[in-house]
Amino acid sequence: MEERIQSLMHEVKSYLARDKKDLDAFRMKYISKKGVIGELFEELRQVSADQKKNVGKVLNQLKQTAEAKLAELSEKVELGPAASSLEIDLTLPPIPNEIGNMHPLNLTRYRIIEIFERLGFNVADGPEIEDDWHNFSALNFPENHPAREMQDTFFIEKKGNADNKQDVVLRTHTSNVQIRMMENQKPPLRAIMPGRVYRNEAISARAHCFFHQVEGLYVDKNVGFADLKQTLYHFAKEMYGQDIKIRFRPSYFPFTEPSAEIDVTCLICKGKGCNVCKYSGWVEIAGSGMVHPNVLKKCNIDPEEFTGFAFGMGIERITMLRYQINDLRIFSENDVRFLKQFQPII
Ligand code: 2NL
Repeated sequence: MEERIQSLMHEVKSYLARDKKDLDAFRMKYISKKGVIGELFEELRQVSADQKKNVGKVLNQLKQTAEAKLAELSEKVELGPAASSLEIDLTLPPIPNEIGNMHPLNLTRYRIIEIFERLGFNVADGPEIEDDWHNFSALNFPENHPAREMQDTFFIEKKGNADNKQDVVLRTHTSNVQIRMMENQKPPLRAIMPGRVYRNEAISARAHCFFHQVEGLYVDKNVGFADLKQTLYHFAKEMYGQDIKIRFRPSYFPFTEPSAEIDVTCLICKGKGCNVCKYSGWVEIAGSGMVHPNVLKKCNIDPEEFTGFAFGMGIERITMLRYQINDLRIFSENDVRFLKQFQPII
């Protein structure tokens, strides 16, 4: 009999009641006169005198436990789900927020996209493994241009044909996406092309064998150099602040004519001169120019009818200026002590 009482004790203690029905079931089973505890009290009469005292004691304990449990369960059921919140320990330390943050290069990329999207530019993407045509030939690179050579380009396949047409390379710029867009769509075209590019350069604080670029293209009737200038001026002010000054220096690219490099006043020394701007007060942020008529022709766009401008900038470079980082190798080292410092500012 004692064993039965112990097992009932266990049952009573672990009883769960979700609603009034469970509560009534508990009452019927254990508390009511015809319940199991009542029956045990009946049986107690037949227990021999020497055991009666002991068994009576544990049976009384069971009765008390069941009554206390009933009171506890009624309170919980009456209070409803709010009761469970009473069991939350508010003094426990919070569960740490394990959500990571964006890589600084992506923060910059999204900021650039945001600025150009508001000017009506789409965002386009294309392959990183590219044929010679889309990476070089369509961009008016001469056959013997040094960029095609082994020291600058990673070749996937080099067949050695005179016209290089069979070559497959890791793209050296995202211009391949512009070429594909001009081949497949009719002007007006207005898009930026962010992406990873590859060059066979010795790794240093300023250069890596892969980096990230955003190039831009705008082709329509009557697009002129003034449009190029004002677009990039607007970009520089949005990116670096309204007080920034911008200057255009004549330059050369095979795919643009005329071409210009774009400098902004040094963000570190505000133009006074420091080691970042090599004491000139200016830092280069992008290359640009009017799309060469040969490039338009190669993409079946009539240069008599349409003109366009294009530009390209390195995301690493802009990020270094933005956060005052002096070595671009740190971007690809995956050091969380560096990466976790960048909270979104977009
Ligand atoms: C730089 C210079 C530039 C372009 C990229 C371009 C693309 C096509 C046609 C004409 Cl399809 N131009 N892209 C133009 C000028 C400069 O990048 O220093 N990039 C980091």
